[in-house]
Amino acid sequence: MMLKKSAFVAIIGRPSVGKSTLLNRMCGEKVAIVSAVPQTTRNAIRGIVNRKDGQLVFIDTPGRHVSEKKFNKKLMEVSSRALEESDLVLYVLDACRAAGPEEEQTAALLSPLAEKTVAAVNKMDLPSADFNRAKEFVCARAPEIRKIISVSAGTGLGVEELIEALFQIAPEGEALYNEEYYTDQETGFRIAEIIREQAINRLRQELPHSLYVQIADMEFHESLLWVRAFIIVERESQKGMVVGKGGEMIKAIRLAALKELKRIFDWKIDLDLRVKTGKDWKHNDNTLRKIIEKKF
Ligand SMILES: Nc1nc2c(ncn2[C@@H]2O[C@H](COP(=O)(O)OP(=O)(O)OP(=O)(O)O)[C@@H](O)[C@H]2O)c(=O)[nH]1
Ligand SMILES: [Mg+2]
Repeated sequence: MMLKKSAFVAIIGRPSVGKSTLLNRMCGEKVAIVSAVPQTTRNAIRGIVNRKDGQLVFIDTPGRHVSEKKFNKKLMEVSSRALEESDLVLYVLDACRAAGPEEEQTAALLSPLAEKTVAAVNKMDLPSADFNRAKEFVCARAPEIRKIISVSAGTGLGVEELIEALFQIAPEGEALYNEEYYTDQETGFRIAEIIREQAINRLRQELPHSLYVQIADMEFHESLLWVRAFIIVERESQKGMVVGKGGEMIKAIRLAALKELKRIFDWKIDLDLRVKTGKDWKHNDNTLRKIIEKKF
């Protein structure tokens, strides 16, 4: 009898390479939110994949980005901690972008871990994708890497091959989670994230980076979940943009979030959504601890 395998796998890469999209594709469910805006992911988000070989627990992380800003430093701590806690690494690159200084830094960070790393060159569905360019880069910077696979998180191309390659190097072990689960996130966190996703996708300029979502209250009444949530912005002047003319923007965010939540949860959800200012929340240690360092 073949022994089952199990491993924690940290998903690491630059912002916007498609780490969260890939996680969702591998899990077959929406585990992490996705947007075209870099630095969408702010937490270590676990997604569970079960196959006949065993179980892989992926940890999605904030994209590696170099900046001295306090907020960004916290995000990089999340990514580094996930790396420390993992057995294996999934290094994600964007096939459409040539490697710049940020990619060099990511590769340098992962190079010592190459023997437990598989690289995925993502977005191969796009016409400008260049697999060989990415492959040559990875081979030069991390020659010990176990495998480099061309994938599209968008279409699913190469994704099963990627999972197989990770199982090949995974240690033997018992499943870490019950096979019915595909994530271990709390309900409130997932709801907050879906609201944030729908807000990010509708707002412009610096607003996506300036907001977070707080669940103020949650109550179950039979099969109905009642939720009161706040979109919290950094400055008073930003509130109006989130509310929109005649409340149109907040209404659109609320409806889009409800539609998305309906796909995820079985219960009916009633959402009371408001906007509030959390002055300079990005510089407040307590707030940052609450929204970034919390483990899910
Ligand atoms: N065409 C195409 N687009 C993709 C693919 N994977 C991701 N995207 C798009 O790339 C953008 C970024 O995707 P995310 O999954 O949020 O990227 P991420 O690496 O998690 O980004 P951060 O969380 O900000 O680090 C989104 O607009 C996705 O729809 C892919 O395989 N093909
Ligand atoms: Mg992400």
